Formats: sequence, structure tokens, C-alpha cells
Amino acid sequence: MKVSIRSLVLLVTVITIGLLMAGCATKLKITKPVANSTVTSPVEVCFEVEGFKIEPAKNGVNSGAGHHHILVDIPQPDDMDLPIGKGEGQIHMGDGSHCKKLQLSPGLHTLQTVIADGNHVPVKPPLTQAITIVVKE
Ligand SMILES: [Cu+2]
Repeated sequence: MKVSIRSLVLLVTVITIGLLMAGCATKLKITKPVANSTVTSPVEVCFEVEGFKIEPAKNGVNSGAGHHHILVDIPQPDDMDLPIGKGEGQIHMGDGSHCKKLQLSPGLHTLQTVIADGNHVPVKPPLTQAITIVVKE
């Protein structure tokens, strides 16, 4: 009898830990604009993150924390071990914000968000999502 109660306690513990881990899973979502929608410029881009802390880049490199980047009309970097550059289409939200207004020309655009650490190096496993939108005249 004692053994079966122990087994039950163990089972409940395992299930609880499993549920807690599922609840802590890191998720990143572009909440604005809606994917495949037609919008007008300036376009406000907003993100929602679960299980990960968004903080200013000046806070340095901290486990489980970083800031957003938006890659506009450029592919994801080939080498995700290198810091995200500061060239055209590479937007850093180093102030720790969740939203950014972008001036975009009319036409089709790809927006990809990448979360990177205080040194601008994409976090591992990568936290990224890409959407396509159309900006009308
Ligand atoms: Cu950055």
C-alpha cells in the first residue's frame, strides 16, 4: 500500500512538472499587423512574448532575456551566432519596447522579428517569426 501511494505522489509530481513546463514554454508572436493583411504606412508592428523577458540592450547579456529586432525585406542571417547588423532593414528595438512604427513603401513586405541578447546575438533556440503584409498607396 505504501508503495502505491508513493507511485501516485510521483505520478502527480511528474504531471505537475510537465504542466508547469508547458506553461513556461517560450512563445513569440507578431500581434500587429495581422499576417497577410493590407495596411497603410506608417505600420505599427507589435510583439507578444511568453516565457521570455524583454529588456533594454544596455542591461547586457542575461539568460532568458533580450530585445526585439525587425528584419524588413531581408532574409534571416545565415549565421545566427553573429550579432544582428545595423544596416538597411535591420531594426534594433534596444530600448526594450514591444512596438515600433515603420515607414514602408507601397507593396509587399516581409517582417521578421528576431530576439537577441544584449550583444545583439540571436538567442538560442531562435525566437523568430515572419509575416508578409501589403502596404497600400
Ligand atoms: Cu539589437
